[in-house]
Formats: sequence, C-alpha cells, structure tokens
Amino acid sequence: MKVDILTLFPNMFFSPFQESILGKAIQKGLIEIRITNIRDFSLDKHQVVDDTPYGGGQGMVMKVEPISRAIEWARSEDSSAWTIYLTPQGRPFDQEKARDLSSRSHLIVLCGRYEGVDERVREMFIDEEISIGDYVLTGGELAAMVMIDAVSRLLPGVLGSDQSAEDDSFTNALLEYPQYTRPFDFMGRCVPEVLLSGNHAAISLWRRKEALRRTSVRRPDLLAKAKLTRKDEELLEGIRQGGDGI
Ligand code: 4FV
Repeated sequence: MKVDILTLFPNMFFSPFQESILGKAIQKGLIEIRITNIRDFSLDKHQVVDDTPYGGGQGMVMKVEPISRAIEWARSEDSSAWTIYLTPQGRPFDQEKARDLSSRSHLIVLCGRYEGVDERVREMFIDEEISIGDYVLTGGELAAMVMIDAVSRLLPGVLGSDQSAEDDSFTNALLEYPQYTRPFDFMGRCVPEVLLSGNHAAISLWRRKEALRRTSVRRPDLLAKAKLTRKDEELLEGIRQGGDGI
C-alpha cells in the first residue's frame, strides 16, 4: 500500500513512523509512506496557505489552490488513488472502515489545520471524509496517524506471525477478553486456573464468555450489532443471572 500524506507539519510524522511495527513495515516495504508539505505547492512568494474566512468570523481557512495542486501532484502517477480528508464532520472511523481502507492500493490523506479547508476542496478533490472522534484537534495529523496505524496493521505481513488481527477487539464485534501473563500470583491476585489448564476448548469458552461479559457491560451497543451464536446467548443468559454463564 502507498500512502501520501499532505500536511503543513511533515515533521510530526517522522518518529511515529520510525518506531515499532509501523517502522518495520515501512522498512520491509509493506507500506510506502510519502509525506508532503502543502506549503511547497503555494505559488505566492510568501508561500501563504491560509486566509481569512469570507463572511467574517474567527480563525483562518486553508486555501484551495495549494491543496488542489498537492492532490493533483500526488495523484499524477496513479488516478486510482483514494483521497481522504480527516475532519470532525467525517464518517466515524472504526475497525470496519480500517478493513475497507486496507484493501486499497493508494491512499492520499489530507490533514487540515485552523478552521479547516475551503469547501471547494471537499467538493472537487475529496473521495471520503473520516473523523476519529467527536472532539476537536489542533490539526488532522494525529487523526491521520491513528487511521494509518489501524489500517497498516491489517496489511499482510505487518503483524508478525505470532500476532494476528483475527481476534482483535471489534474484529468479531466484541471487546477482547482479559489477557494475563507471568507472574501467576501478583499481590495475591492469581491468573484464572482455566488459562493454565491446557484445555483449549475450556480456554476458548472462558475467553468467549469474558468477551461477552465485558462487551455486555461496557458496550451493549456493540453486542446489539454482534452476530451471536445460540451458545453465546446461553452464556449471556448465565452472565445476566450473575452465574458464570456455563
Ligand atoms: C479531527 C477529528 C479534527 C478540526 C479543526 C483539525 C481538526 C482542525 N480530524 N477527526 N476529530 N480535526 O479534530 O479527524 O483543522
């Protein structure tokens, strides 16, 4: 996958994309990230990229010309690129959207600043608007990093063999079950015995039950959307009756 990032603050991306899983994926060529300063596409001698809003009001608006030239440049060698604008007015980002974007070959990601971009940018150049949450950031850069991280880890070969995105939270629409590792006993709190039993059927039943319990308590909205088996319903019934559901 190729990702073009259009931003006024390219330096913000260097360290997050050098570290850990994403850094390795880039080194291995599993994902190609090209970071471009929109200011480089401003033709006026002071490289102005923003201006006051027509109709008055506070703040500044990003000008359409530099952005349009930057997007045209990024698209120049590949017209199939999918152009995304990160904005609080966008479609809420979730695992389903991450999976959808991970099937694309070339993403162009526009990071807004100030009060946002001139409306004609959205009308003329943006394929999809995405929001990472109902709050206001100082810029779209952090939102872009969040989105690219969630998409990248779904690309083949990015997560090591010992890791899989298969039983992620939200992959099967439930929150993830509790995880434990050594020590067995920490300040008197011990790891559930079943996890040391070696009985894989019992372990996966326990994990399913705990995922159902956690989801029913913390995110009943997700439970309503989840495809549950009859066994799941039984487990849930048991959980609701305060039993342990088995
Ligand atoms: C945002 C979000 C976000 C709005 C004004 C950048 C800021 C500034 N982007 N999800 N929430 N963007 O707050 O994606 O231009």
